[in-house]
Amino acid sequence: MAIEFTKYHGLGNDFILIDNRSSSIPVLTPEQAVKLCDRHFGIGANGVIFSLPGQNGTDYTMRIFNSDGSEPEMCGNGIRCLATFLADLEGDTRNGDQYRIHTLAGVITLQLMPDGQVKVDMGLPRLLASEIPTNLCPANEKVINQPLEVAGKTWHVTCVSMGNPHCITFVDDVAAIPLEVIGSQFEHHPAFPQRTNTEFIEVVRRDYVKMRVWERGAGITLACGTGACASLVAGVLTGRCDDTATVELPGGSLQIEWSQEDQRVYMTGPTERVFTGKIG
Ligand code: ZDP
Repeated sequence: MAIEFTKYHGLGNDFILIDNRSSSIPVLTPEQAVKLCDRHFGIGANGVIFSLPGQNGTDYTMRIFNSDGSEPEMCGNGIRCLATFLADLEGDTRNGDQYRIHTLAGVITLQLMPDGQVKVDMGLPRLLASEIPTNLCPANEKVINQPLEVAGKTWHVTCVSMGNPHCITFVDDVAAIPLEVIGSQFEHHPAFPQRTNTEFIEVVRRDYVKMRVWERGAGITLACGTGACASLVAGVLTGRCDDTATVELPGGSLQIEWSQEDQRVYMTGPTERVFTGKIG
């Protein structure tokens, strides 16, 4: 069965989008996801995203598979790509510029902006050790500036969940971090029973930070939306950042706000459609 797909990216974080609003396509096996994401034997991408029918009053459902075949709860750059994908699919039949999407991390609301960017209500950050999850602290405590041994060095980390787990550490020079060497050691550290995404943050100003990321199930990527949100929250919790900042990533910048009014995190950024094709 030939399956049509469209390739999108958000700041170089790239995804294979498959329209399954009719639920006619069987969900991928992890092996199939790995093959599709392989940059030599497949299409090449950081992940595969399906649009599916909505649930409980939402417009649609999103399912995402990392390039290692694992299924994360949420993805920031990916859900922005999904918004543009749905808008492209619906064309003139689209009503309004908002989508409510069902994900494993809860209902996420997307806004298509007049300048082509997508603004996402990423919801409330989850801060308790049991919510990350991590065993770095007692379950009902927050993990802020806690010591963590990795690669023979003590790092001070802050943990935040945006539906998916993030471990953030602040460094003087983000470019100097040997990410390819230490990234997977953080990902698979026994402190994180469901593994973790890891962000290295250099604070340039209170409203401007540089970020590099090692993603759970994908390794080094050019950008991570949930990671940028988690890092801004960690910056506020540790007194390093204002509640609104630009997060500069290798693939480009995101605007992140942790609203002190409703305590929700808002992410705004671009997407780009690259090409379409057929699998099989
Ligand atoms: O939590 C995870 O396993 C992530 N690798 C999911 C993908 C996150 C993403 N890069 C993002 O932008 O949040 C898509």
